[in-house]
Amino acid sequence: MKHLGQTRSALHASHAVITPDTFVRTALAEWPGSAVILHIAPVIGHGARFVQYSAELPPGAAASQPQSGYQRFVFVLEGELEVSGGGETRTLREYDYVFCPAGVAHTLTAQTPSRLAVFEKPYEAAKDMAAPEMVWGNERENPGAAFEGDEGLIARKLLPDDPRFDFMISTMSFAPGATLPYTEIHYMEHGLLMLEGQGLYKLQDAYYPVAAGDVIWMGAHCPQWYGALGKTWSKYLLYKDMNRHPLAALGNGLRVGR
Ligand code: UGY
Ligand code: MN
Repeated sequence: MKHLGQTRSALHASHAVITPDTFVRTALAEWPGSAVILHIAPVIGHGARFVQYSAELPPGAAASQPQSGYQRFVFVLEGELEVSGGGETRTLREYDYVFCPAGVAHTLTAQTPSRLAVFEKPYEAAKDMAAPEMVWGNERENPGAAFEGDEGLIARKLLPDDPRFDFMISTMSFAPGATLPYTEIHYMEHGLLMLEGQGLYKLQDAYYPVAAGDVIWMGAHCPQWYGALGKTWSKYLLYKDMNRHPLAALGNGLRVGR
């Protein structure tokens, strides 16, 4: 029986839920020979200031830095990836990640079939501050901290809490039944990839069932809340812009809305 077009995917002005059955593979010049699924880009809904995509690399496929020198964060979902950059070469495996600052040349080469979650953003320099350097890490080695005092909700920051960075990538892990403590509304945007488990995501006024593999875009000020369901912990990877004044992006011109 065909699904007759039914899907959990939904697109609205302030948010989107994008499920794997609706993914469309394409190509990017920086990723020759690899499939790319562009999930979140500036043209979505009322707009995003970053890009989130998945890259699927066959063995031997290589990628170079973004042509316009954007910052790039790469999280390995599956496979083995050799990364050269900043004078180092390392092999990354599941839940390893690397942050490449704007303009830093690097090469990513798949040793085995690999799947990556990628986030990119133009760097917004802060006055009198040096740009950040490369960051390497593994999500599973990060002990994390209870979120707002709840031991059933663990937040792991994958980048340093440092004003030189203009975004943060973290994971949020929820025990079955754990929830965000309240509906958040904030200026900062999110790109989200469900890594494990399942639950209910409230976005604006709707509740969406979500599970591992799903992508969510939350635009600026989108009301958001999550509750974990099922019998195992759930975990998501989360992009959030940080540390920059909201008016800075407007320059000297005053613009209201989009
Ligand atoms: O910190 C956050 O913005 C985070 N708790 N938001 C979220 O999980 N949707
Ligand atoms: Mn949030």
